[in-house]
Amino acid sequence: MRQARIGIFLIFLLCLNLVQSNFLSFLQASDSLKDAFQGKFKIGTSVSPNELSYGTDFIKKHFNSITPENELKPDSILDQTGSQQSGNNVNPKVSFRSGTQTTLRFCEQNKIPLRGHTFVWHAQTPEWFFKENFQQSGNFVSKDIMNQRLENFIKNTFELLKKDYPQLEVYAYDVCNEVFQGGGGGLRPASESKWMQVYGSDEYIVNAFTYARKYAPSGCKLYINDFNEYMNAKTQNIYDMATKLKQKGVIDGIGMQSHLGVSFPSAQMYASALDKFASTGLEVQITELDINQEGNEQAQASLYKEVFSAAVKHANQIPAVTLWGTHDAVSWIKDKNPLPFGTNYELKKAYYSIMQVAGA
Ligand code: 9MR
Repeated sequence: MRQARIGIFLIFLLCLNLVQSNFLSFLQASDSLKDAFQGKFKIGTSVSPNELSYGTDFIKKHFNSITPENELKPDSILDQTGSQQSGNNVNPKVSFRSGTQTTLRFCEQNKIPLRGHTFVWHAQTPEWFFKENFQQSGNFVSKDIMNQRLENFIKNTFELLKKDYPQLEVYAYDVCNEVFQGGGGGLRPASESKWMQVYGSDEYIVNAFTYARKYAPSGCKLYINDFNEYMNAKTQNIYDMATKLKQKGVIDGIGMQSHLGVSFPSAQMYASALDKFASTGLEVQITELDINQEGNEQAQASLYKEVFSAAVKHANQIPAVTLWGTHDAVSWIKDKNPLPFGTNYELKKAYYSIMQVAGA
């Protein structure tokens, strides 16, 4: 009788151990976002260099794609003095400042693939880039001069990336960002975009992609990226332009920024834009996902779940889903608590709902 009791007790201990180890391995297998979505798509984040002095363990744990939040934008990498000194009015000089270096070095050393963001944008692009002799106060240059500048800007950037970070994998690049009006309805007018001021048509977009195709390293996919991409007029604008560029063989994907709110857009509206973009046959990436919580963490979690579910349905065309920021404290809209990780990196409801999608 006593032996039987000891036997039962030992079996109980064995079961307990099994349950515990399964539970632990379940936790281990599932608590990293990137690991949970392995085989489906990369999980990316935007990063600012500041964070790399304290947040690297967290970043390495959860993310396998990085977009520098500001450090590859034209105003970060275009060098006015260098351009004036040796640019002969057509060859803008590109140089990486310390913040850019910090981020690129981190990606290279930790073998984290990079999404480049961005070449052609109406914002964060210095005025002198469009002006005679690279002078702030000069006249606008001709289309012909601007074509040479655009080509050299793209060429010089890719060359510098290769030279200074030979082991860095640049797997995607936003060639053009936000070229359409906010809610759609056509290209941004000249009053909003110096690109339009110089070109007056979509020629700069076609040319930018053509040059990027010429100089991008192999494996680097070229994207058109925009926000409000789920609003009908904008969806159509992006779809039409992407189709045109696809016919020319110069684009690989459509970037859906995905700055969402719990009250707009609906999950269905978002998913139907994604369906339409996927129907082009191009890749699609979710490039800047965040969701304004609007005081309702549960609703935020639900929308995250729907967005990830929609992405999983198209996983064969989606190489990466990128969150715009690692955690609420560093978000560009931190008062809206838009990310799945809270101010102190705590796991929010949204985190758990995303993980449910991964397990499904
Ligand atoms: O998150 C970026 C923020 O730090 C900058 O101040 C801002 C300047 O324009 O750009 C933010 O990132 C934007 C991205 O480059 C393009 N899509 C919208 C993003 C949020 O504004």
